[in-house]
Amino acid sequence: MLEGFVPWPKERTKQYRENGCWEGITLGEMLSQRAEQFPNRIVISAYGEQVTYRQLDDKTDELASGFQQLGIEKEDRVVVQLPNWIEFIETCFALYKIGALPVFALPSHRYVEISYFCKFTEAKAYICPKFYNSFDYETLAKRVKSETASLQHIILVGDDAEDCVSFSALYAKKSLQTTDVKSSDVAFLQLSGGSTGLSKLIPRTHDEYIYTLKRSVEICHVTEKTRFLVVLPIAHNYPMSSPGFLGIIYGGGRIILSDGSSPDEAFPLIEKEQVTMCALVPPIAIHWLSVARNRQEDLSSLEVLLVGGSKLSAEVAKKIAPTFGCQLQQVFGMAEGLVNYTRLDDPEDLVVQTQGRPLSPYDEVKVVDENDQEVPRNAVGHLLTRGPYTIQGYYKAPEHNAKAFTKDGFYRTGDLVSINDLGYLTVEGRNKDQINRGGEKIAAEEVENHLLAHPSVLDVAIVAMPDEYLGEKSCAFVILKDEKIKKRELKAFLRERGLASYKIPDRIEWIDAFPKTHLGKVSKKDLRKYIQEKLNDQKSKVSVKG
Ligand code: AMP
Ligand code: DBH
Repeated sequence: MLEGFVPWPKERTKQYRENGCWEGITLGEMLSQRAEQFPNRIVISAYGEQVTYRQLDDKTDELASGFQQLGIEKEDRVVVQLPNWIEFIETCFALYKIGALPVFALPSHRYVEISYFCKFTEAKAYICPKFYNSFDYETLAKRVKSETASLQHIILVGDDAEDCVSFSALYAKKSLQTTDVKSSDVAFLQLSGGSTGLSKLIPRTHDEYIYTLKRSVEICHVTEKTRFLVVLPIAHNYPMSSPGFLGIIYGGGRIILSDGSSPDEAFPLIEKEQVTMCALVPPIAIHWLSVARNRQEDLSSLEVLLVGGSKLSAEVAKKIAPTFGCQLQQVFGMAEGLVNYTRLDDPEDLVVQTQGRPLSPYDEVKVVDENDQEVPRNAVGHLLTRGPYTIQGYYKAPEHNAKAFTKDGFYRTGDLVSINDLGYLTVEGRNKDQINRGGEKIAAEEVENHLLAHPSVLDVAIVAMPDEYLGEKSCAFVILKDEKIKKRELKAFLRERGLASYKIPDRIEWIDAFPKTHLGKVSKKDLRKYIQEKLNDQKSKVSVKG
């Protein structure tokens, strides 16, 4: 078993097998089964290329064999940082087939994140583009490789470069050596948004992940007719599994890939490919709503738009069905496990007002107060959960796990929710030290630590501030030592350290001292109130002038 993985207790493992949640197949086997069932059906359509189920299964065998020839073996970790390309999907399955574990980085990650993933997981290989979206990944990769003892290979997609392996040269005609990959094995490491320090890594097994695919396919009505457009970063748990591109493969549908989420990219694809389903975060939904009526494209093939990742306001939710002529499905999920959906036959008020109910009848959800005592129905409290696909612990993080999980194995989600009489959850807030920037999660402490490294900074506290479009943005309150510096110098400092740009504070406020709680801790609640009032003041001044 993978070192650093916390398995489910024996009796629950037995239960989830007996009640049929865990089917006993691996993700690699799932693809091979589909290729047997419908060999000539198209599974991916992207960038002028079409790939059938049979071709995808064959190509991933070849790629898996190429990985083996590089010396990548079962349980080896491979950091994968690729855009929404066909090669991403091929890489996933090739690694699953040999039991090696992709570690899913996002294209926006930079030196800080990538070097941490490579070092912490002792990765053997790192797969990235040479250059993408004006960023030179090759240089980043070489720097990380020179500093990371375990890292043996940089594998570049798209281009060749000295001292790097070319991805396209890996498809080996030599037959794949069979590896004993079990459905109970960890399949990959997903990222959590994190709330303390660096983001935690989430080990997901084949068995439990395939169960989320199966249930998502049923709940989202995925069939062979489904054409699912991926516009969000494909390595994220949401476009991967809720129902995500993997759910589409489970259900025998077709995946369409888009490089980005702008209407200029996505709308022509919806028309051309007759897209029926797409998963969005609220800011993208808001943007699409604002432009839809003035666009020429025919979007009438759309049947379902999923929206999740951060809170969708009821006002925006109401407009989705009438504007796009399709159904809205809200989804509230987490890479740690639990996923909730509104159902496609739910009445409008549930779809608009709530974030849905758990995907599985075996999910256990509890809403508790500060003392872990359950609160009455409809009251707001902390959401705890355990079930057939919610992890029992983060990868190699025993100290953190002791706090993030209860003794009886419930995950403390850090979300404040209420549950109504029908069992539907509404997200009411959060008690984790995190900013949810339109679905992108930022751990305050991680960014605070980087700011503290600046010689002029004495202390810092980062909080969320409201934003009309993203829902939240980040605001850093900074106490300076004597010397004065400019706010843009601080931001440049973070960028130069190689921090992903979505983590750079949107706003910086100088402050002389922090407001404190009764216990003497920094009162982030007061800081949030302060910045909210300041923003309101500024807004009212603008509207008086206007
Ligand atoms: P992560 O643990 O990084 O995968 O992020 C999951 C978190 O995203 C959840 O715990 C929530 O805080 C937030 N989230 C996801 N979906 C929604 C949603 N539909 N509404 C509100 N918050 C959401
Ligand atoms: O935000 C998330 O992490 C998320 C949202 C919706 C998720 O992981 C998911 C669905 O599976």
